[in-house]
Order: sequence, then C-alpha cells, then structure tokens
Amino acid sequence: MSLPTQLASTTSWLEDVAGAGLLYSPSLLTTSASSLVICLACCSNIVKCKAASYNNGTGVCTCFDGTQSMVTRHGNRLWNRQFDGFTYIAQLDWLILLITDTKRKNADAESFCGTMGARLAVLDTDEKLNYLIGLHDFPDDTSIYVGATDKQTEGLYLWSTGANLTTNWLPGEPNSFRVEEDCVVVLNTGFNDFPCEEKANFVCELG
Ligand SMILES: [Ca+2]
Ligand SMILES: [Ca+2]
Repeated sequence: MSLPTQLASTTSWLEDVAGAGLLYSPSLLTTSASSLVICLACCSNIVKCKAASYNNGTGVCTCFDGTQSMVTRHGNRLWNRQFDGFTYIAQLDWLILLITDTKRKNADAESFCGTMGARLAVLDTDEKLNYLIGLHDFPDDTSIYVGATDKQTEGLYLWSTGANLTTNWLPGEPNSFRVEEDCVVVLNTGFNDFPCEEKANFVCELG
C-alpha cells in the first residue's frame, strides 16, 4: 500500500476519453458488473485502485493500478479515480493537482504539496509537459511552479529527482533576467527560470 491513507476514502471518478478502447493490465480485479456505477463502486473498495475500465457491451469491469501494458479492447471506456482533487492520468501513470486559484512563493508551494504527501511536479518528459499545457483549465500567460531549481549550481537546472532539466525552455530562457532566477515555472508552452520569492500558481504530483 503506497498511497497516503488520507486518500483512501475518495470515491469520485472522471471519464478519460483519451483512454477509450484500451485495456490496462495487470489488473487488481476483473469482474462482471451489470452497470458502470456498480463497477466503479467495486473498484472504489480497492485502496490501490487508480482507474477502472468498463465495457457496456460485455459488462466486464476491470480495476487497475498501473500501466505496465495496454491492449485495444473495443467498447471499453476508461475512468480515472480522483484522489482529493488529484487527477490520475492512466497513460502516464501520473497523479497531478494543478493549483490556479492561489499563488505562493516557491518554498510555500512545495510545502503546500507536501501537506498532501505530494511535491512540485517533475515534468521530465515531453509527454508530461504536453499533457499539462493541454489541460483545458491550464491558464494562458500564467506562471506555474514546477519542481526544478539551479540553487546548487547556477545555470545547472535539476529536477527534485536529480534529473537534468535541459529541454523545453522557452526561447531565450533560462536568462536570469532578474538578479536571482533559481526556480522554474511553466509559462504557456515551455519553461522559464523565475525568482523563487515571487508568488505563482503551481502543480503538485504524487510521486
Ligand atoms: Ca539561476
Ligand atoms: Ca527567466
């Protein structure tokens, strides 16, 4: 059991249209259910379950935890379980929470994510960056803190996982435009180095 216990009671689900027609495995449970609601209720009882697929035609209900393999399965529809506001993206096996209704300094944003057992999101693949900026509620012309910094060595940007951040910078960035720009935000389509003391929106992930 790896998920924080405060998330275990959450029971809301959101359909993931991009995942329609796919079957993910290995499954935690595969069963027959007479309706979608029964399928989702069944999967809600499994603490580790992050998503469920249901096939209206066959009544096959599958609850699963990961994306180790997926095959096409006609008629399947996919639902992602919502963990206290976090959205689970099955294709990336990624749980994120985008905060756009409050702005915090970088350290305070990191702490806020930490109170939920999360951290500022590590966008270390093109797929994760593209998913985030493709969200319909991703705001235009707004800086969103992510989990990278060059505090240790000026100009060497590292994700909190230790991986290098070298791609997807906006044109001309990183530029240390203001005296100290040691934190990183997503702005529109790429990364910008940004003063850590300035308040910004942010995105958390459950690592
Ligand atoms: Ca810097
Ligand atoms: Ca900059």
